[in-house]
Amino acid sequence: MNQKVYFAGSIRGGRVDAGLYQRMIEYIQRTDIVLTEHVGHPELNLLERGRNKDAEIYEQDTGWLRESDLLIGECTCPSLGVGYELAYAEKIGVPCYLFYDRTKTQLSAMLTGDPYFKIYPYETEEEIYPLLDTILKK
Ligand code: 6K6
Repeated sequence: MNQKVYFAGSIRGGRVDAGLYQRMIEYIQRTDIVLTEHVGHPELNLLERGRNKDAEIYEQDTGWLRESDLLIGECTCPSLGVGYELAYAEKIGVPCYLFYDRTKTQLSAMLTGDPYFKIYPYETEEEIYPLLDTILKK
């Protein structure tokens, strides 16, 4: 209840799963606080807007990571930014719970090979929500 959750999902890596991110975020928000709600927004400006603007994004997101109680990542769509966030979260000790659709992708060995990450392969979206209940201790 009221844990601060950093939800990580692809933005410039591709928005094919944006709807799923939004549904997962809305589910988490029934009981907890999602700091990165924008990751699920259907209309995002994906364009690079210069290093200064991106530096603001970086500072804001790393600040949110530092104040998070846990990170939940949907990793089916590969994203350099999500990979960076996962390494950052591990370095500062934020617990990380990662989901991916195993019928669509294989996760990087740099994630599956790292015992720090709790990894949840799934085949249908319906499997995700009871797992979220367990992670969030509902
Ligand atoms: C404005 C409104 C919504 O998005 C923006 C601008 N872009 C970003 N804003 C906030 N966080 C971002 C933005 N772009 C990437 N991120 C972070 O990196 C998110 O927390 C995602 O988990 C991750 C996605 O990285 P890429 O490499 O797929 O973009």
